[in-house]
Amino acid sequence: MADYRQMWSDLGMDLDKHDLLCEALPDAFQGVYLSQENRPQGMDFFNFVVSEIHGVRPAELIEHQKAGGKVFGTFCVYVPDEVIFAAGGIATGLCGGSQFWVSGGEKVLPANTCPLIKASVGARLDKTCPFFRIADMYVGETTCDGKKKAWEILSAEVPVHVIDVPQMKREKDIEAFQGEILDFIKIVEDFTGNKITPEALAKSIKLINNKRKALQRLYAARKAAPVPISGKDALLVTQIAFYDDPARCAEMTNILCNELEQRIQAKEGVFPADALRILVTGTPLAIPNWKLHHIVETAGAAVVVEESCTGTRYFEQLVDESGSTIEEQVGALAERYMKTNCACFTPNPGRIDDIIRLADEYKVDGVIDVSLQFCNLYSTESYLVKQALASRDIPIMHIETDYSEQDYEQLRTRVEAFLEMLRK
Ligand code: BJ8
Repeated sequence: MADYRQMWSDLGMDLDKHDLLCEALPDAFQGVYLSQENRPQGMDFFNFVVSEIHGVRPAELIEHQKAGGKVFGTFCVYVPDEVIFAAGGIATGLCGGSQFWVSGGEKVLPANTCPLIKASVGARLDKTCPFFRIADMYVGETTCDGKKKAWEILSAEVPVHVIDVPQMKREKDIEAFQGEILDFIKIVEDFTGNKITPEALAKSIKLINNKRKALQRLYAARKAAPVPISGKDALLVTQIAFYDDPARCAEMTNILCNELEQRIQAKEGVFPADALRILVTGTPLAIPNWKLHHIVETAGAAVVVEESCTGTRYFEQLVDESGSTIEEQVGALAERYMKTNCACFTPNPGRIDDIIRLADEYKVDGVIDVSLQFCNLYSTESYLVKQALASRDIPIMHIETDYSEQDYEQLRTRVEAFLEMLRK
């Protein structure tokens, strides 16, 4: 990595602690990613992003700030990035996916909080992540109890705006969400000093849709057998999509897809054509959480699709681009965002329908339903998911895990037993 120490120091980071993180990442990435065979060349860009993960993009964000722009840190796929870009701001995902940050979060949060929240809070409080230092405002949401309280703690450090995501999807809830988006527009306009015009919003709707379309194309390629890209690599692309520049991300993903489509023509894959195909569903796998995919794929099965926020929930739905007034565009945004099926909604049959549909579309042999430890929403919903899949004879296993390596061997044993059962 190039030398970014001055930049990190200027951001008020704890350099000694941050060095420990920087030392660990290359080995982890080598072991999980670079050791894979026959990777698409189009992954080179994404490898580069990881190798410079706390350098290149943070430097771009700082340049944006020097030019008078604002940076907004987000934690959930219900936050409409379109609004932020329409005001000349930049949205960047902030979900923490490393065990490295968990202990920092545990200093202020109960131990029985999900690791994603603990890592996100720890990354900020321990001063070991430049993205958390750079963001001028955090945008939270009311999706789960742990997050709701975390925003209150974080608001002592950074301005926080919380979007009230409804808990149900009735007509009046969708209308309420439109109101939330209108409020958010006002907040973003005031914070950036830029008025959001229908023209600017139309442009940013297209920008974010184009990123979604590129990710849709990537996932479509994964329907092929043999599958032309590993689940680990596809997951990495989605993880990076949360904080990379959206236009560049779309461009690099489309370049990767050109190569994958050539591979499909040539029947070239990274697993044998008859390898087991796995759908992973559940809580998000924020970067650098690659544990489950690594276990599955080193056991010889391919993860071919993720029904999660680091998967199809992030990009499957597009925003209708035909609106020409703010009211029409906000209506289209609310419609689109309310089609996302997170377990924070009750009832949430759409997620189960999605899993069943995806299992069919991607011709999967089995489903792994993963919940981050202490995520009551997804752990509880797993009962309904299991029932629904069992009634359709789709094999499923439920896993609850965290970011640590402590359960690694136990998980590996369970996954191998599940794959063995699928092979019979
Ligand atoms: S839309 S999945 S990104 S809320 S895992 S913090 S729910 S206790 S991340 Fe999520 Fe938005 Fe839903 Fe997606 Fe809470 Fe559960 Fe932790 Fe979670």
